[in-house]
Amino acid sequence: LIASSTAAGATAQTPPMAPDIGGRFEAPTESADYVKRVVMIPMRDGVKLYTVIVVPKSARRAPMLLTRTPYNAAGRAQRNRSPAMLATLPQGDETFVQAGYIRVFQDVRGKYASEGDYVMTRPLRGPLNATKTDHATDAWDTIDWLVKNVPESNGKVGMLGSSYEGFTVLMALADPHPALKAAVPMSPMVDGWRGDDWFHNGAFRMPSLAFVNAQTTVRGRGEALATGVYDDYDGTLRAGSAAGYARQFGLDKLTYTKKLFEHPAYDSYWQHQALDRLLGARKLKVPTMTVTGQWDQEDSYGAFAVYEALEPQDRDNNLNYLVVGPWRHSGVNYEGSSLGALKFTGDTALEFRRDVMQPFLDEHLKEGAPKADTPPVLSYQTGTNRWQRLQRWPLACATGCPAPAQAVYLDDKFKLAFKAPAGGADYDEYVSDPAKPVPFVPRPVRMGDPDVWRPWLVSDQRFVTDRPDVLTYVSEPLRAPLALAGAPIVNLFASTSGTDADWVVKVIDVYPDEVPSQPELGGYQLPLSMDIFRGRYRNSLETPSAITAGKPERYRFALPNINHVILPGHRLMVQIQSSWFPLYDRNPQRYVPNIFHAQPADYVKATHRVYHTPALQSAIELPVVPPAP
Ligand code: PG9
Repeated sequence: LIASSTAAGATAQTPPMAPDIGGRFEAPTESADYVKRVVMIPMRDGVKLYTVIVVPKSARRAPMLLTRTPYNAAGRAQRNRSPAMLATLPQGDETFVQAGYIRVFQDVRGKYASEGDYVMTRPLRGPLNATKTDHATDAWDTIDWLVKNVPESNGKVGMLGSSYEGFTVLMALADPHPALKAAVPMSPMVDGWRGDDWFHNGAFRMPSLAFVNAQTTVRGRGEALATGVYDDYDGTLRAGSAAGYARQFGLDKLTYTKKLFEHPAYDSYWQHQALDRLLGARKLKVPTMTVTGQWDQEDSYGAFAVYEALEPQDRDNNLNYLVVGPWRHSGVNYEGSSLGALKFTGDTALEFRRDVMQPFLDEHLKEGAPKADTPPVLSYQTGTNRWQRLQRWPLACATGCPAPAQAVYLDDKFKLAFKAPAGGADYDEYVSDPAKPVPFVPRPVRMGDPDVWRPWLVSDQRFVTDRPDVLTYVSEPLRAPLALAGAPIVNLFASTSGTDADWVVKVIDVYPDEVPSQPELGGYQLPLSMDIFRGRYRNSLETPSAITAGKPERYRFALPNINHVILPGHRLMVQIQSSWFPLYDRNPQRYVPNIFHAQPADYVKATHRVYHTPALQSAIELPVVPPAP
């Protein structure tokens, strides 16, 4: 029992039955080097947004960095419970803490402790949003409040964040507050249909459904799906179509699932949300450093698309910057010395944050800071493993780049050659069976396991190379380095005995049989760039059409950007297959109006042929650049 003194000096005892959980408890904060303020910031329509402001106790005329998140502002502002701001904020924020910044996290409207309705990746005011608010106005109103109400600040605000948080950074650029002086969108979600979270070239990404569940069943974080299976390959296959899978968990009742299922094609719903288009049509006023990873397994499209859309406005090379590291999705904010089996020269993510991003932010946000020596493009070249300071991106492409693209042709006997095919067999074929789709990682497939998901884009492809439904073309060992800097373009001539088909194409660096310094890389098949294309969109992304059975047709699409050198002794490989399961929903291979609702009888085996004749030259146009000395 704890004794306490009364005014008269007698000792009063705490009654044994005094409730042990009482009123509000607050731990003393004197020893902390920061103060945390929680405020509800009013938006122009009266909705209040929950905002955590972390201020170093030493702050005087300090800049502010704002992240607007659907992932719990309170949690984002508390990596650890600690009296030290460095330990309290996320790993990626350490350089900001060391530089004395004020850090602000805010729940977007409708999520966690913010008021208002939640709309997934809420579209900008316009054809899809007739209200008076969006992420641009919410960012504007928040920044306006911050500069007037945080006395320790110098009135300058930067915004940064990754993925969804990168999307909210880009949204703020649509109509930026004058106090917004710098923006760092990282791995941003830009176009959910072309190549970011929901679809890639029309093929639907099944994990989207679990995300919609977590994101929209409650204001906070929804429960994980109770799948009842260890191997998601089995569970997803059994459910049939994506709609069948959604129905199993009640997800078909969720509004955003309905929106997804109602818009399988690249219609106005997606086009009006494509942030590269929207921002490209507005004036860029804020210095913007767009950051991404070469192996971004969630948003491989957006960063490059935004950079490209904004670049025509940046004649003086002082507004629009691009950074590409050897990272996974959002990897820039964590430890960056390796990815899967790949090892780099030190913590590349920290190097970038400390040596490039911090000086860039300081230049624009801190009073009296020197001009940063920021290159227009900073890119880590893998293979050689070194940072490159570049004037532009890409360095090679079909037209308008310093170097022209160079085609590598699929050839007879599964060869890959830099000259067009001259003879031999006209095509190679395989049976694509939707009942036995090709897995995207070795089974058992654990979709929720971060150790599987995060590095999967660099996983050794040998686990599928010998499957009869995967075509593998390979070059001779290279005698000179082959440097690639840009987006490979697939130019595939193929047919199906069905009336619809998916085409997965992979560009792979095959390591020599022996790699003495890292033996487990002997013979490794490292994917450099790979993606999927849903055949029905070959003539129009907006209006799908059935494929004529047996007729060779052209499938042309871009793969994700790479900056990599395939070293001498390595071989170049291209793989082609027609499913990537259960990451992507299966194409039934019989044309149906909406694949989401395909019925069991629609899923049919089909024979797929890939042509390599003088008239039908299947090739990958590679962004080949002269290797740097
Ligand atoms: N890639 C995630 C996401 C962004 C936007 C919409 C849906 C998902 C993310 O990591 O935030």
